[in-house]
Amino acid sequence: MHTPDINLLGLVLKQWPERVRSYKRGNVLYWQGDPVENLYVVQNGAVKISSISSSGKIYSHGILGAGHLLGATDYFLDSIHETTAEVVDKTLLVVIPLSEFQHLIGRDRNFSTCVMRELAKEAKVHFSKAQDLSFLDAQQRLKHCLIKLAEEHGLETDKGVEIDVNITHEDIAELINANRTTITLCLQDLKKLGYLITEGRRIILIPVNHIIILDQLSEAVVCGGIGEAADLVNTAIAEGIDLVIVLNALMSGMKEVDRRYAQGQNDINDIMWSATHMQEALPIIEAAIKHEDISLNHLGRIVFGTVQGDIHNIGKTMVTMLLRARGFEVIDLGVDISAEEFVEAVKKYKPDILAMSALLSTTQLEMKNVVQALEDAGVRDQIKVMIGGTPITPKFAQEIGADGYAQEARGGVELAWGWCSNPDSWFPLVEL
Ligand code: B12
Repeated sequence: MHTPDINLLGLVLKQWPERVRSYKRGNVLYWQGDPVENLYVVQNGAVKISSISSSGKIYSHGILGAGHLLGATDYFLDSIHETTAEVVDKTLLVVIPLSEFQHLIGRDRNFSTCVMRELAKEAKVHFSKAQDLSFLDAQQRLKHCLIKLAEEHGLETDKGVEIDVNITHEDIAELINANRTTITLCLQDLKKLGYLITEGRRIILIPVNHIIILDQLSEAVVCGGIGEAADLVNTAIAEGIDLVIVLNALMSGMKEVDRRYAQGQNDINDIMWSATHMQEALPIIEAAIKHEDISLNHLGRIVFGTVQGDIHNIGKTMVTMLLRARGFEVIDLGVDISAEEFVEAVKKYKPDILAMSALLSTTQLEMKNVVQALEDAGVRDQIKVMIGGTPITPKFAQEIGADGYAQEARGGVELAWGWCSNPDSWFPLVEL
């Protein structure tokens, strides 16, 4: 059914212009259990609606901004507030005494339509929150919650949409039914993935349509059709999304594939299928990096390969791309590279760094043979050796005599950058 284009805030401001009141952070409009005496419409600012369970757990239903009607559901049910409404930022509210609300609802059709629409919206929000709680993990719930907050309280800035409301990690935890530590960790993860930046307590989200494309991209790696991930990478590039963030989205898809594999929800064929999506998508990013021509002034030369017996290619390709994007010349030897081939390449290309990747706990041992072969050939001291891949630990790197290790692509780039921009510096084997 089409609802007429009327707006509750406009109506109540017209009807009760003298009833606008200003509230400060911490003011409580009503407590859970209070009888309903007034209803409120938010003109601007933010009001937290929460309830406390019999076990004492606080659950936040939302941080509501302009246009929201507060207290109506409670009035229509049994006139007792089932929630507490607390002002979290400087807020202007239209305060409507119950008798006047009852009166107007009986005689103004537009007003009652607006009220019904507000109630329907509220029900929809509860429904989608219930769905989130049932089907999504904490990080996905947090993402949805931040998008909602950005829609409600967003402020456009040149870096993205700032969530312009005075809330704490505790407030967010109450909104998505998680604890504060989880929120801090999930925020760090989303920051690493490039979905947001934080400045002190300020949270700035990338545009919501970018988040949607990136989520679709991760999903396409997990279970998309042929060419879907590649198409989405093209869309992401056309939208101007940072290439590193696009790479991160591909990787988080691959992590999900592995998680499902570890839990027996998919098999090796699914992994191969996802790897195919990655292989289709990665060259597009590589071409875009080349197009940006970032790597003209080489910071240093790196010979890179996956060790003998190991055909895992994707991680190496990603690290290679990021190194190139940062200004390194990378000679990618490919996969299944023997110690002799690494030594030959070092002699031929005279790189600053030799980088090795291994994804199997069996093949990581091959890295030790390579380091030994470099020593035997008398070229070990001419280069830095950097290693990485899921089974690698700092302890292992130290044991085999590598110069550096990083758990993720970005850490590897920082390590290489540190070595080549300041060759005299000594970098300890730390996980960056
Ligand atoms: C995709 C995949 C495959 C694909 C590879 C396709 C391809 N062209 O690359 C296929 C299907 C071929 C495959 C085969 C196998 N796989 Co496999 N595979 C994976 C999977 C799911 C994802 C790997 C991946 O691409 N990740 C995405 C990339 C971006 O991440 P990444 O590789 O970890 O790289 C990141 C970092 O590690 C780091 N990094 C990587 N290298 C380097 C190097 C340096 C210098 C630095 C600084 C950083 C760095 O930076 C990258 C970006 O941040 C992993 C699961 C996992 N958790 O890793 C299993 C996994 C690695 N595979 C595994 C296994 C067992 C196999 C097989 C033996 C399976 C089989 N029964 O045949 C074979 C082995 C084949 C062989 N001889 O190599 C196991 C390894 C277990 C172990 N500890 O030994 C894993 C962990 C799955 C599991 N949970 O059991 N696999």
